[in-house]
Amino acid sequence: MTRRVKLAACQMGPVQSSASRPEVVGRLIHLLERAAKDGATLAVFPELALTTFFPRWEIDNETKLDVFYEASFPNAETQPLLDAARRLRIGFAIGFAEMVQDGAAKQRFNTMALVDAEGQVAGLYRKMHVPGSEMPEPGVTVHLERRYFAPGNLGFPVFDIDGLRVGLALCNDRRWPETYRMLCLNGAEIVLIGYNTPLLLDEAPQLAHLRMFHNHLPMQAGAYQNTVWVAAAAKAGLEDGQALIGGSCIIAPTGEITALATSLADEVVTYDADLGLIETCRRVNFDFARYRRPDQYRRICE
Ligand code: CDV
Repeated sequence: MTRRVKLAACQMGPVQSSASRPEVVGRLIHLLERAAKDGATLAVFPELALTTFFPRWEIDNETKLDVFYEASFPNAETQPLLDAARRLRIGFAIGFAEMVQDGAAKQRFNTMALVDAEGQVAGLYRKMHVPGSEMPEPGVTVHLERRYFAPGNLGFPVFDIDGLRVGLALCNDRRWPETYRMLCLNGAEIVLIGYNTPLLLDEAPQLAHLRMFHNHLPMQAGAYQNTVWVAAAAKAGLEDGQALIGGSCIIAPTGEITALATSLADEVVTYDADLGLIETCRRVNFDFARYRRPDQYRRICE
């Protein structure tokens, strides 16, 4: 019997710093309703979907910084989104800044939660590849994720939800082959990715015309080389003065983009994904169990 799932990539236009959480959650619910109306049962939202992409700023005041973080997920402000998932019978992944109180200390992570169609949190992923720096650097676009987030400490978990094996990744993770390889060795059939990617980088203006190519290239290669479905959602448009790329998409295990957002605003794209394609692509080229040689790779690398 063919196993299928209708996937939705829920792109968001900018989330300005002036937007309140209830306002943003309202937008997310609307996107989820559009996805469900189109028949989707699994959706992905962007990285840091609840706030502006605050690592573009140097923030010294801890009280001002804490405003961007969730001390628990869900909480009173985000619970309506999980209630909507249950009402609409649709699972989703969403990125947010997570704060964990560890005694007197605060641990901070760039996190994605996976919620099932019952509106229950199935698990968390914490971004492994945290880019940028702790302090602004001359000639480089300010990107202070390493000031505000510790690298993830949960590995690359894969969750069983609603009969699917789902892995998660956040923004810069999508550029690294390890992300897809680890998730797929852990059994992922679908990888859900959220991202915030500036259109222009001060350090490499000559690469500006390749921003979208370098967005899709690693995700298409990751999907193809690991025989997995990928759904990726951008936060796009002019957010607090910084232009973010869009290009949210759904990619098949063949490496083909099967659905693509065309705007820089709130937009939902969906695709009816045939999970049988994973096995087909594996038979054609990537029968891991038969052809991979991890014992030999190790000997060569060490
Ligand atoms: N949020 C990100 O991880 N952004 C990175 C870059 C631009 C620092 C990215 O790979 O898109």
